[in-house]
Amino acid sequence: MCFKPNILKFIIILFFIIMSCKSEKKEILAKVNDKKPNIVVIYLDDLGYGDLSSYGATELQTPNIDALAEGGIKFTNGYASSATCTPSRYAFLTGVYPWRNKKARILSGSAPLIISETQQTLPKMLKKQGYQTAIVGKWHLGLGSGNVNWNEKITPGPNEVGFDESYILAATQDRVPTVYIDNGYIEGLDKNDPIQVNYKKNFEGEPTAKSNPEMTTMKWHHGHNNSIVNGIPRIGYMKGGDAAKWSDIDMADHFLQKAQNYVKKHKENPFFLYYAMQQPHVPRTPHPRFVGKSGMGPRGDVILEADWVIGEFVKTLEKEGVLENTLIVFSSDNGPVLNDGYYDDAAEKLGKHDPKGGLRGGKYSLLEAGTRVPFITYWKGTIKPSISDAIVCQIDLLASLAALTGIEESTTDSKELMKTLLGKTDKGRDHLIIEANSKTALRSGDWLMIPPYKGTRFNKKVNIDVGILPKFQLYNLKEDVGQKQNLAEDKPEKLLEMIETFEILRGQKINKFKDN
Ligand code: NG6
Ligand code: CA
Repeated sequence: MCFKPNILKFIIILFFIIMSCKSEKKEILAKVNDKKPNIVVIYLDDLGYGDLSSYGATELQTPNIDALAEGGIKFTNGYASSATCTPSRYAFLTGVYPWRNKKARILSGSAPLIISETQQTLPKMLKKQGYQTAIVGKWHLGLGSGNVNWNEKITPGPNEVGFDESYILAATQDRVPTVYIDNGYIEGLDKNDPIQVNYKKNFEGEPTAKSNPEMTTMKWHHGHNNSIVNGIPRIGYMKGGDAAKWSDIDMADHFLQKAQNYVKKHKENPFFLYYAMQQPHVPRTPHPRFVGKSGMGPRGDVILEADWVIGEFVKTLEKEGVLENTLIVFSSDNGPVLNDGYYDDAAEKLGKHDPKGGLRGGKYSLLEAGTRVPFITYWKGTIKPSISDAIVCQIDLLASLAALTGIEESTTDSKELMKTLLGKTDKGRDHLIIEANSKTALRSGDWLMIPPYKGTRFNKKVNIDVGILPKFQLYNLKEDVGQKQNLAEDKPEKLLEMIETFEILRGQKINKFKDN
């Protein structure tokens, strides 16, 4: 066989490029091969980009989360995959974009599991790498396969998609069933008082917020007028299970204790803990210790409560001697909302606080405040403190943590960005598709493009601009992070380039979108 000299040169260069990539990969893994680090993902619910003092809040102080941001990497372009919970969590745990799964939408409390038992997941991948895996907190990815009997083992659920242990609330704090589920079984259930859940109709004779408003201590604004538990009207109907009902004001302490106990019990070998906290989602029910502490009403109070909880949890890691061998990732499932269905003074007492941190939109929105969220990586002694503007997304944790623990995961949507997450490079993603209410947009470099969509631009109930217009939107986020100026008409070439990239990534022509 004989090669022309320039072909030979090309092959030699290629060989060296491949070899240097391989040795870079080894470098990430070097430390890890000594001892696999524990991995803890602390995931808040509806916390906004501007809700932390480390992200610019001046009216609220969050010293414990700030300590992670200041001692780790504070990402300024960190994204959730979606502007609502279920799709974001789906992407985070599977590494698959939520718009590839039609079921990845806000689920009711009785919806079936939307992750297939045969699908790859982050905890499954880590289990294969020798990790013990657990979730404590909010699930909201469905349970069972339809018609769950809540009085028996509830399966499939987190334990069937990769978690060795699970201690969860099924959906959200505002949805029934309002009970904790411990490895598939409702905790504290009295067999003589079986529990029933229905999302279509009420159980005969059971009070609801509509029939018995005098029984409610928190008033509903929109939705949230079905069964009443602990004086709080919820979404969905529930009967029985009295002894098993959770205490809303104790929820933060309760999950904290579970998370602390998990660390104490599993610290000898590597563990992955997904700590899915419920704050500051509605109903906001701070423990009396925090009531009134923020001066902003319950929304501010539960943020302070969450910050305290995180401080206690980090102390536990330290006391148990594992802090320096634990990578902590902190983020939120979607952006902020003030009134999400209850009268709780969130808007009225907001004062100068801006949960959006200068971004536009909010929860449910394709505009930045919907998906750009606080995103922090912290690893005492390993990560050098810095601020990174790299584009990173929670969906990337699957491929990245695979690399950290020594394997290469072949994924389409999840990008391997471990060096970025460890602060070894400032280079993040080139492109990212974000989602809100099944509609998608493209972030690419400094630019964001939202295709034309039919639908209501402004969600009056929650008072949020959801970012939908019947024409193209194009924003330069570097110069205009508040998305005030739509440049779609002024920058036709950029728009065209964005459309092309979007269509390639979505695998669909823009005019074929059914919502168009
Ligand atoms: C909405 C609820 C809202 C919240 C949201 C889910 C109404 C009117 N609104 O349907 O209160 O529960 O679902 O939030 O019912 S998420 O953060 O879990 O996506
Ligand atoms: Ca949420």
